[in-house]
Amino acid sequence: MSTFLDLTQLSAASLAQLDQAQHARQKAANHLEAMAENLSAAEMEGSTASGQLSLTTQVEPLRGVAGNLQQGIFRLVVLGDLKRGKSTLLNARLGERLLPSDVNPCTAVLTVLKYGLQKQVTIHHLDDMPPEKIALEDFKQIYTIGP
Ligand SMILES: Nc1nc2c(ncn2[C@@H]2O[C@H](COP(=O)(O)OP(=O)(O)OP(=O)(O)O)[C@@H](O)[C@H]2O)c(=O)[nH]1
Ligand SMILES: [Mg+2]
Repeated sequence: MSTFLDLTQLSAASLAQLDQAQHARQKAANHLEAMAENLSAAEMEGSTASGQLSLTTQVEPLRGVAGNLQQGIFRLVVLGDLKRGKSTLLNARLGERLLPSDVNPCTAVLTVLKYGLQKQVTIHHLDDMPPEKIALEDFKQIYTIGP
């Protein structure tokens, strides 16, 4: 999967958009950090005044998400009605037909795409079964809705 951007191939307009996106990510990360700070401060104040609200469990996750955003790690969610071209759009962005796409309802499961050294699919089951690694071609065959 080719996931690294070749910056020399991008137009000035695309580079400006990347710059804007990075700026927006930084701003969002700063807001999340500020929320974490506010929660910590409020809990400390509450412990000697009105009582704590048990929000300390939210502080670390907020800091974690802020840190990920700063490093450019985030989830981009692609949602849409059946057969709106979600898989086709993602394949086009990846430059490869990784996800099955069809005229019939096709993608049967929530799918998370992320960079890896090998093309591999991990199936996470809703029950207690451990995650299962399968080949991409098997994934397309088993987890696609038939016509
Ligand atoms: N004309 C046209 N057809 C498109 C476009 N994008 C996707 N298609 C076609 O629309 C059909 C559905 O595309 P998919 O990418 O499978 O749609 P999807 O939203 O992932 O579908 P599900 O996962 O089944 O919900 C396929 O036959 C695609 O070739 C587009 O921009 N224009
Ligand atoms: Mg799909």
